[in-house]
Amino acid sequence: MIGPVMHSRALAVLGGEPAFAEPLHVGRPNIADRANVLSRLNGVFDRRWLSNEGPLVLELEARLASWLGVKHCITVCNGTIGLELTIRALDLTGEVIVPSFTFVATAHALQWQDITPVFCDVRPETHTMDPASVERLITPKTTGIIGVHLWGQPCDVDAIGALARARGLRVLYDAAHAFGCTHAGRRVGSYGDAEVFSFHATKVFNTAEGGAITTNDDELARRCRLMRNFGFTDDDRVDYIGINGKMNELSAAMGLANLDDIDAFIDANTRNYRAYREGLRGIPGVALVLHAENERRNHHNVVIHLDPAQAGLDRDTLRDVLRAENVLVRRYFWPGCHRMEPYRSHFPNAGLLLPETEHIAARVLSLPTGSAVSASDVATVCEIIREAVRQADSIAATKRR
Ligand code: T4K
Repeated sequence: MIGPVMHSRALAVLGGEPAFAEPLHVGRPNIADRANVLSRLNGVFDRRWLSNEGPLVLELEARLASWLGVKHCITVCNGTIGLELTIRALDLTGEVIVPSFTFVATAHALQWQDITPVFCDVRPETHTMDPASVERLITPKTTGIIGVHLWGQPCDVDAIGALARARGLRVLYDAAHAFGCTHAGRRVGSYGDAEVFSFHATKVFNTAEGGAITTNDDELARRCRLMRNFGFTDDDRVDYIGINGKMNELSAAMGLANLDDIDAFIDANTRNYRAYREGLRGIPGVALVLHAENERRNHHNVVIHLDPAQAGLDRDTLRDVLRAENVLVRRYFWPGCHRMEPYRSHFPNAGLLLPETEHIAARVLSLPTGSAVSASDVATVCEIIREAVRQADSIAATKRR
């Protein structure tokens, strides 16, 4: 294992030993106090009630609604189904404006229902949707806007809300990354017509698989609840097209235990984010994507932006260097949805309208964090990056000579 002595050894790509004997992952799950999880699971088995609005699902929904400061919380089996359900419950049709720079589930949730995702560009400082770009893309077919609180940075909800009101559009936020994050001091969860969280294993708050729809709209909440359960309004009466989107009791047990420990998870992420900020300081061409200090953030995603001209190496070369050291960084969300199928075929020239997306997607890397990643792991990752940039510089200097 190497640490701050890194400068005295070769990088693994140059023949040295990998810095980490075991892979260091992005997205290693946070696991709550085990006794807490197990006692809740024992209760599930004792009751023999495993799904369909069980007591733990109801308890989790009530606790989440209160924690997030929103009237309704409807848990679902995953965030993607949550998006699909809400899109249908909002009666979205035709075209919906959404950023391309997001996980592909955001776009797929629309296309799955034959609604066209129209890709807007993002702001370079926050990587969230640019309201000016959204406005340019509104057509008579547009019925809604889906903003993504990417990396836990809330969208410009004020500008998007004003635009939607002026143009009669519905607003849904994909809050998959933003559990516990605030805008103007208020937790994400009650902005727009509805918001959708992912509680996937890799998220700061997880239920192994799961998610939730949150809204202050009573009628929308009612529709989402019915649609989550096949559209049943009574034992044998169906009033809507529905799906099976229910969360099960085992996931809810994990969720309740994880909610007990959420502060510790966010603290660990915040410690790692600050350690990265210190450790990466002064490395040419490497900029940590910074978060507002006056708002709460979960720091679930730690993202760097690499400027190849200054760093002397490009993002993919740095990724190869880190992976050779067993640091399994990810290129979230390269190459952007507009360059994935079926969108690439539908909109072959979309990139021309998405200069910031194209620029950012080619330059960012997500670094390992979470409660399974220690401060010393972070220090080592930073040293590898520093050394890679230093060696790129000395190779360039040799070439110049
Ligand atoms: N909207 C946005 C903005 C999203 O980011 C997502 C999901 C969604 C919507 C949809 O929500 P869900 O339907 O998923 O609830 C992962 C996650 O599967 C996905 O939930 C997440 N975003 C996305 C950003 O990341 P992959 O394809 O990168 O997963 P995978 O298997 O490569 O795992 C990621 C890393 O986590 C690896 O380094 C391994 C590690 N890992 C993963 C799991 C599942 C573990 O160490 N343990 C584990 O149990 O998509």
